[in-house]
Amino acid sequence: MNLPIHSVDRPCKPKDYKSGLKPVWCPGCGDFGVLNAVTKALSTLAIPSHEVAFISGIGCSSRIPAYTRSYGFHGAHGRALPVATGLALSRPDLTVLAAGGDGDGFSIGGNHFLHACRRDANVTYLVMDNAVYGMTKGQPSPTTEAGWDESQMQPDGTDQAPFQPLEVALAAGCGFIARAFSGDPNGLAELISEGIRHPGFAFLQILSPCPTFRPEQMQYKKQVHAGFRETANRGEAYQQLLENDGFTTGLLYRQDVAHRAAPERPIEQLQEIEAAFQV
Ligand SMILES: Cc1ncc(C[n+]2csc(CCOP(=O)(O)OP(=O)(O)O)c2C)c(N)n1
Ligand code: SF4
Repeated sequence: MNLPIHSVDRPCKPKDYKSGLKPVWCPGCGDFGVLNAVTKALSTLAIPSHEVAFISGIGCSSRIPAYTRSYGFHGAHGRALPVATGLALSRPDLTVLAAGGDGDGFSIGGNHFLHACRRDANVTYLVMDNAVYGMTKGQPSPTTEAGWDESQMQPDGTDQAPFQPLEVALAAGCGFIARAFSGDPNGLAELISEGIRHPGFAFLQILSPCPTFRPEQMQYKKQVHAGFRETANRGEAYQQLLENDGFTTGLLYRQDVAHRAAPERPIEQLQEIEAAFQV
């Protein structure tokens, strides 16, 4: 679809960053709140939509680029991060966002998640964590609690401890780690803005209810609470993770920005490299 490009001179409102396509998400799906927060963050930072590229894998949550007025790529299941990393490295002039679900990011895409944390390309990665496979109709995902027994696939539960995304990100060398809630689009928009400003890989775990397959998640509003204290000390961050209850939100860990700033490679230099590989 050819969309008119925003004038850089005109301030854009959050609604200007919506594509106009009607989301096919179920009523009450948490992903609506994430879409609102993303568009608010882009508007706050006044990034022209033609300078934004939104990359995703497969899943209900991975549909979000289609609803955002920006360049987008809806790729293969679990493969958002390699595409986003390559794009961020070759086009440092773009704001690169990547998004998907907990299945997409931590199961089939788990290997890419680990290496994106340590490669530290300038990508803001939003994982809409509903602790279930929504699109394929309710199987347990890596973040599902061991005893959840509503799935026909594992009627007695998985009997496995859930994956801990923030702890894994910290161990893998991620320089920006936060947890947010889709039911708080303003707080989430602020964290997304901070993630975009961070000059490296920024990871946000977003608790995003799936009312269809996990109706009990509609109680998240009562369970989430602000609580992380931002730190640049990994030990302190880890201690906070050991003490948190899985519903603590906020910016947990941010490495010193000056320390992270990656040297920018001018586009002309990339063109020279491309030319050298021409056959
Ligand atoms: C290679 C591959 N394996 C499996 C699938 C089937 N599949 C599609 S979406 C999905 C899981 C989606 O769950 P999640 O990433 O948690 O996102 P949600 O739908 O909950 O937002 C799976 C397993 C696929 N499309 N491609
Ligand atoms: S199945 Fe769940 S995750 Fe998918 S659109 Fe419906 S509520 Fe959202």
